[in-house]
Amino acid sequence: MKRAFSGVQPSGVLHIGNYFGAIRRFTEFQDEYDCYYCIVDLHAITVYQDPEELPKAIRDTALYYLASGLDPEKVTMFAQSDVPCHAELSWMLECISTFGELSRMTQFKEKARGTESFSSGLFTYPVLMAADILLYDADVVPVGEDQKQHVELCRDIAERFNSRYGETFKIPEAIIPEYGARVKSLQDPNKKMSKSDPNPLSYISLSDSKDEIAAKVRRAVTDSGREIVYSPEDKPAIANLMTIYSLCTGLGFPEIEDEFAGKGYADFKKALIDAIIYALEPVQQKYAEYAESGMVSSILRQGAEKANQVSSQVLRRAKQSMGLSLLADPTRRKLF
Ligand code: ATP
Ligand code: LTN
Repeated sequence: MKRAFSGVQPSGVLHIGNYFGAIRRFTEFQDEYDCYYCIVDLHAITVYQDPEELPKAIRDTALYYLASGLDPEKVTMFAQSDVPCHAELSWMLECISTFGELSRMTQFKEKARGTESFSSGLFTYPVLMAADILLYDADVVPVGEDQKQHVELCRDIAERFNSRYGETFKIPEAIIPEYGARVKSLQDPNKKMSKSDPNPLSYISLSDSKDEIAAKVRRAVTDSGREIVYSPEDKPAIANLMTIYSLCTGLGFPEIEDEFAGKGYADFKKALIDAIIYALEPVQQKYAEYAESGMVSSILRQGAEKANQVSSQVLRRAKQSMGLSLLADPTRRKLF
C-alpha cells in the first residue's frame, strides 16, 4: 500500500481553509493509502505557545481529525513530539540544507518580515517538515497551496541526501486540490485565511456558532458591482466567497452563477451562510461526540507507538547511510 503523510499545527482554532484545503481531503486517502496524519506541535512552538493552551489545541486538532471522518482503525494519527525521530532526523537534514534555500521560503519571509527576533526554529521549520515526510517513506503529501514550496524543498533535500549518501529516502509528491487549495481571508482576499490572523472576522473557525458564521459572512468584504460572477482577477472577494460556496455545496462556478443570476450580494451571502452552517453541522456534532467519548488520548497513544516503530527504522537507515551511530550498523560495531 502506498503511504500518505500530512500534518496540521495545533496553533490556534482550525478554520474552513484548513478543513477544505487539507483535513477533509485527508479522508479521501484513508481507504487506498496507509495514512499518517500528524499533529505537528514541534512546528507550532516555532512561535510562542502558551503551555496551558497547547495540550488543549493538540487534543482539539485530533478531535477535528476524527470529526472530519478520519477512522482511527484505518489511519495512524499522533502528536509529533511523541515521536523523537522527527527532531533527530531534522538535525541531520539541517546539516545538508543550505542557508540560501531556507532564506527563499515564502512562508518564512512572510512570518519574519520586519524583525530579526524570530526563532531559529522558524527558519529551519521546512527542514523539520521534510523530516516528518521522509521518516514514513511517504508517496503523497496532501496539503494546501501554501505548503507546495515546502514539499518541493523536501524533495530537493531527499534527492541531495540520496546522491551524497546513497539511496535512502523515497521522493514524495505534493497533492494540491484543484479548488480550496487557498481559501482567502474574509477581510482581505489578497491574503490567505490564517489561524494566526489577529482579526477573527477574517476566518470562519470550525467551532463558530451559527450566529458567528452569519455575522462574519455579512461583514465579509465584497467587490464593486453587484453581480455574482467568478472572476478572481476583477472580483477577488466574490471569487473567494464563491469558492467557499462551491466547497460547501459541491456546485461548480457556472452553476452558482446561474443560481444567482439577477440576484445581488445580499441574496448570495444569505445562501452562503446556510451552506456553511449545513457543511459544518455534522463536523461540529461529531466533534462533540468524540470529545464526550474520551477516546482521543488512547488513539494518540496507539498512533505514536506505530509511528515510533515505522520512523525508527527509517531513521536507522539514514544514520547508516551517513555513517552515524555504531549501534545502527552491525558491521561498524565490529570496528570497536
Ligand atoms: P498559520 O496561517 O497560522 O500558519 P495555517 O492556518 O496555515 O496556520 P497550518 O496548520 O499551517 O494552518 O495548515 C494546515 C493545513 O491547512 C496545510 O495543509 C495548509 O496548506 C492548509 N491550509 C492552511 N490555510 C489554508 C487556506 N487558507 N486555504 C487552504 N488550505 C489551507
Ligand atoms: N507546515 C505545514 C504543517 C506540516 C506538514 C508536515 C504538512 C508540518 N509537517 C508534513 C505536510 C507534511 C503547514 O501546514 N503549515
